[in-house]
Amino acid sequence: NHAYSSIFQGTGVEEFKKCIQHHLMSFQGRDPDRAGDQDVYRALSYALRDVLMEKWIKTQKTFYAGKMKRVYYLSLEFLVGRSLGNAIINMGLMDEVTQALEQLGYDLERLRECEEDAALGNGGLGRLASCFMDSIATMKIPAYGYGIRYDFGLFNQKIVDGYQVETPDSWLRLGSPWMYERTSFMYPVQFYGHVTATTDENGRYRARWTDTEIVMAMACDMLVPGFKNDHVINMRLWRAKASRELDLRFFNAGNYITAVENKVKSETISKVLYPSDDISEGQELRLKQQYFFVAATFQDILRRYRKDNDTFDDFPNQVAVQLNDTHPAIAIPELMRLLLDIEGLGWELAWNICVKTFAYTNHTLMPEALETWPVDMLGRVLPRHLEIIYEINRRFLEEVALCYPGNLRKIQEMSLIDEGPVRRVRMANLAIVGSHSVNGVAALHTELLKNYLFRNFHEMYPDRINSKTNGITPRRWLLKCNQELSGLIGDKIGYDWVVDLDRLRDLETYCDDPAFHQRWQAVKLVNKKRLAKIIAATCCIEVDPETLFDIQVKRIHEYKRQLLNVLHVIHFYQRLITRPEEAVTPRTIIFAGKAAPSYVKAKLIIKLINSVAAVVNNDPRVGSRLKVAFIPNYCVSLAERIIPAADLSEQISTAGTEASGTGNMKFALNGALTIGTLDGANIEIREEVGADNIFIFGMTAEEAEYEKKCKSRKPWQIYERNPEVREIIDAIAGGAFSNGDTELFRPLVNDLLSENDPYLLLLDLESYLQCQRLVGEVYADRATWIRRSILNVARMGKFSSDRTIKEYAEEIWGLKIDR
Ligand code: DL6
Repeated sequence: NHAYSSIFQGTGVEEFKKCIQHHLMSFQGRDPDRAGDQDVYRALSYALRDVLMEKWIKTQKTFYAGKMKRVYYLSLEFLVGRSLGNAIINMGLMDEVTQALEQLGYDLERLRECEEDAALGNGGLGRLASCFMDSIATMKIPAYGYGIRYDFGLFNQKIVDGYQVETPDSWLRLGSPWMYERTSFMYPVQFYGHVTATTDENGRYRARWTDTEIVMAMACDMLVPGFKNDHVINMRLWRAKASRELDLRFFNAGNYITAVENKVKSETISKVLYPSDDISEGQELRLKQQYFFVAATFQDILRRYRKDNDTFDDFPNQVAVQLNDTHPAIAIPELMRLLLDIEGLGWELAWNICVKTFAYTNHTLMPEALETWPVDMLGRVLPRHLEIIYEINRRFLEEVALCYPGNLRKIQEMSLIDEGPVRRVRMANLAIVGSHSVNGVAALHTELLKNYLFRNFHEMYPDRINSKTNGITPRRWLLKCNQELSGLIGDKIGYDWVVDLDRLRDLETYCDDPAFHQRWQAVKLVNKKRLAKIIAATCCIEVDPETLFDIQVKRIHEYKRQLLNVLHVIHFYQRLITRPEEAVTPRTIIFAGKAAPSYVKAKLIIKLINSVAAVVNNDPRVGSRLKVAFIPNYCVSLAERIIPAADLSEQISTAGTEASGTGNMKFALNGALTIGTLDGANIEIREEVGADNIFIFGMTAEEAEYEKKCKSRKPWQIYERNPEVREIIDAIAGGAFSNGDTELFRPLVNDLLSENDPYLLLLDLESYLQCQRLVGEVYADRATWIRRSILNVARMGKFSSDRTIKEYAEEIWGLKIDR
């Protein structure tokens, strides 16, 4: 393979062309003269993968040679998106690839469109994991991602008659050139069965887990290149494979087909990603997914560890495991099981190793998102793990009782077992007790964890909970997705910011330079025109790129308050109709996002957005002063088109509900101004960009908490007092957007007027409408707007995931980072 590697070291476009042709013919059996875009996309990807593979092997060797401590990032989700463009950029091969393709008669942009997104995640948590992989590779950290290679990623969303309709995402239909099946790494994973007690030669208790069902886990690797540094790491995603043995009960009874059928069924474990991001659904298959990937991962970790070590004494110095939420928290009893039952260590030693090895990241403030498993189910699927959890709990509660003698409430609240009518294992409690670090993903989020959700634990372990504010990779979220803006920035200050985002500060020099303003504005317009074409193609709506592009894209969720945005849309519309003489800043208001298929309210919000859009867009009195679009099937590759085109970024969750947000960072990095609440990382964005350069409205988290408890302001009073609010609500309730049907949106109207609305929409509405008015005025003063836009970009350094990863590495994983 040396021929290929020399080609990719930049020896010539000619050689590179040969390589693509070679892949076309040898691996795909295509005549290069007759190949289509899809064939060439594949040949190009395979050609790049060859090089990645070689560099990955070299990278692995440096890990072994340096006897480096390894970091394992365990995540049930990786929202990768597309790989081709990212690989070309990070490998520094843009010129070679573009030229070679041009000479062969192909266009890189078109080839990129051939790639299916790898949507192995739901939203924020999964995309964060992918940004982390990019930063880890770029910072040369000896780490691996571990997860599941789902056959079906996050569902595709269609909009039919205004409603969300889900269709399966068969992203591997044609195979993915970026997945590399490693048939030599196959591990058995056990389920069900029984535990029997035995004693070992020293008379110590030893459990034996027998009569289990076995599913094989096969490794599939996705390689992740660092930015122009020859460092390549891998995400190892497990795929379920039937074990070879047939179920003898059926086989011996002559029921061969049933025996085979059961084997095949075991492969369903890695079939499909669960599509809810913020509710725990508690199904057995989900628990099996979690244990499946954890058990396979730990066999891989121990295999690697044993190459250099004979005992487990040094394990926590050689291995750090980061749990991305509680989804992989079953790893804690699993490592205990391996150390106790297989390696024969005593409890104290094993537990010590566990706590020093594990660290847990929490991503949510929603109590309903905290995972719990029915004790009965967990005991049936993983009987030995339940025993171990009970023993962890027994010892832990002894500690609690010592700390708080006679305090039964503490024992009940902190127990790993919820003793409700259905007894359940609380996975967050398990993760906290079994980890040396528990982190929130923004400063406010961490404070709320300490003071509310995990208060008891914080009191008992005051050093355990810490904050690691999220970040995004500047490679994908500026350099790749916004080539025009990157080019302009590069022209002025060079490209050091790509690996050192603080360097963007140098842009501040130009924030009042009229010539620079002009170019800045021209770049934005190019991006808006491109998005306008996508909107025309996907929604059949003509939008004017000269209008203010006001964008909210994210999962549809009540707490994220897309409904509040809709209330402003309706208000804006009503103003245009009732006071046509008033000067307004014309707007295009854009939404995108998926609702969990079982989330009825969220789906009704999608229907409302589309219904309002239908009325507004077809009202000739409005013209291009207001257009509303819901772009279907939000995904990473679409985000890369949408975000660079935004003027205004909507980050309007109820204060105290959004753990961090990362979309807020992506928009600001691409020059959008934020309208937002003091929630999640918005607070830190305000600190960085300055209060003058962001539009903040609404209650603080503390005020929101107070209102939820004391209800000092009532939604219906606001409705009665404020005619503008009344007009908005009456329009929805009266059927203005449902052809006179007053029932369709009644559930939403009822929520809005209810004293018990947990998301407090009406309590923030007046402040939001006022703030939106200010947005319109500032936008009309273009120089001020552009100045603020430049300052936003210049001050986003903190939000690079390189900074976040450096903090994890130094403060949690015990690594030393030079940069
Ligand atoms: O930490 C990444 C991301 C945060 O930015 C969002 O604020 C948060 O909602 C999201 N959480 C999830 C699902 N959480 N759970 N469990 O995606 O994490």
